[in-house]
Amino acid sequence: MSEKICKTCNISYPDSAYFCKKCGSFLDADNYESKKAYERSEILMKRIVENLQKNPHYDILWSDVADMYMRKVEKLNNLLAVKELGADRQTLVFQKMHDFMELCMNHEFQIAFVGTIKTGKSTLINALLGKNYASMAVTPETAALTKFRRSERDYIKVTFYNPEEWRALWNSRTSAATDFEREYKELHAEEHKDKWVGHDRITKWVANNDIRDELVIWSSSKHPEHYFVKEIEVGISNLPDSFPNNVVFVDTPGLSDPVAYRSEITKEYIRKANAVIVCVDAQKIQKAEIETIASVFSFSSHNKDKVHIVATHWDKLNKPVKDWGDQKVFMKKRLVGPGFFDNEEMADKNILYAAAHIHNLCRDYYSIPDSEKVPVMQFAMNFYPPQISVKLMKEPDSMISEIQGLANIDAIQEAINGNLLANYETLLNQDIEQKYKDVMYQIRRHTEERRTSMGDLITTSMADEGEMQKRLKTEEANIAEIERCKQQLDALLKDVNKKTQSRLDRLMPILDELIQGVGSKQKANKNK
Ligand SMILES: Nc1nc2c(ncn2[C@@H]2O[C@H](COP(=O)(O)OP(=O)(O)OP(=O)(O)O)[C@@H](O)[C@H]2O)c(=O)[nH]1
Ligand SMILES: [Mg+2]
Repeated sequence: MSEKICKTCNISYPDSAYFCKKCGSFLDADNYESKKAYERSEILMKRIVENLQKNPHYDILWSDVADMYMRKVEKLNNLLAVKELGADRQTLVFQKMHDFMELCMNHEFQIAFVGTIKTGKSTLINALLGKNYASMAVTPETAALTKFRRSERDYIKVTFYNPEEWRALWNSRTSAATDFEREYKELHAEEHKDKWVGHDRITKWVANNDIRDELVIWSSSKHPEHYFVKEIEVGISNLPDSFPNNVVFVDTPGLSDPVAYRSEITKEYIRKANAVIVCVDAQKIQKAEIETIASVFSFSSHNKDKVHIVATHWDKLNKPVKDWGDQKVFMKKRLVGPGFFDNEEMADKNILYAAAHIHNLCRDYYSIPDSEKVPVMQFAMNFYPPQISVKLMKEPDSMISEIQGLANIDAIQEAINGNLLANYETLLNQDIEQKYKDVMYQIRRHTEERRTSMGDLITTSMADEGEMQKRLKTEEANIAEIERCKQQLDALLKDVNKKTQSRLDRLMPILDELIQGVGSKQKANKNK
């Protein structure tokens, strides 16, 4: 079998090879009729090989699967970043690759709490965090995405919209945004805009007891600053022991936010999150609520088990036990099947109820004023038969922990720790595999598009069309000459077209193979 030798590296290759995998030089220079086309293609190939070689790999220590996919995407990222391939880092494909690499490197388990406004997301988060950190109110409250995580010291980090994001947000107000606009005016927010839009991120170390007040300033709809806040991160030093280290809770603005840009951020977040807890008000689970749940499922289609539905305000049901029983039957009927839970067993396990407000009041029962204890008493009177209610009135303390138990927060904690976190690595790996597929799909689309435009680009520049047109113009008088030039031009175009297209057709599978090779080599090493 004949061989080819790279003159630069002195490496021999089989006859079928046409470029050196070490330096990118072409091995069959003589086969090229057009010198210019040859030179340009070789420069491109050298750049591709060079970019593939400078591959700063970040070792992903926590998972072999993540490490393997990360290597592949890093390679592809370097490959597509070749300037001559028309790389534009603003495009979706680069964004997707960036998100994917971030996911592999920062393996936090993010649990997003979503739902329409006022369904009790923040109240539930506070119940699980063991203290009222997130602000809750009767009016729309959580206006910025807020992340809670364990930390050595308590802190708050605030990120603001940049001018471009702010413009997009402002222009995305829907017709339902009249309240938003009125409040914006009433709070004189416009006067604060220049100060906060584009502001650097603020990091503040705060005392644990001050977190709530500090958070209100940035996240509550009563403060003008909140309009310009994109994201808040809260580090908490004294979370309950049950709260695992790598878990982040994400409180989101309602999915039905009248400012489309903000609900888009939440939707994007649902896509990114490793698990989603959808809060719906148990008192009104109807078509709109089922639709909210359906949209969450549509962003989490590859892993239904990561979705939990929590029916909040359970204590407000007329007959909590019976009514909830009926509601759950209704929900299971609607939420099992294509696009929803895979089977009834999964639905049964992942649909829960909660009375987080009652839980929090019982938790703080001995430190809150009597006036705030009223909802606990009301619930108890409604829930228990009259003789027990009488006992409760006489000695309430004896029953507080029992009532707190009824609020069912332990079951939700259990679902998070037992179901979601026990499968922590499996779920993350599933997520990574799914997102890897998505990244590959984007890359394929991107290269398909590039393939045509790259062919055009090379063809045009090779043929020196502009120069030809100029010549044609100056020789307008000589019809024969024009005809001859035109024929020459056509012939040249045809030749270059054929060459570049067939080169490109051969190039793509070889690049695929190169990239695949990295992955399989990696796999083989791991299996040793
Ligand atoms: N009785 C009762 N009230 C609740 C429950 N959960 C929340 N609430 C009340 O419902 C109101 C809204 O609760 P939030 O936790 O602020 O709701 P949210 O979904 O975070 O609201 P936004 O952030 O504005 O979308 C507050 O007044 C809570 O006290 C519950 O389980 N039972
Ligand atoms: Mg809230």
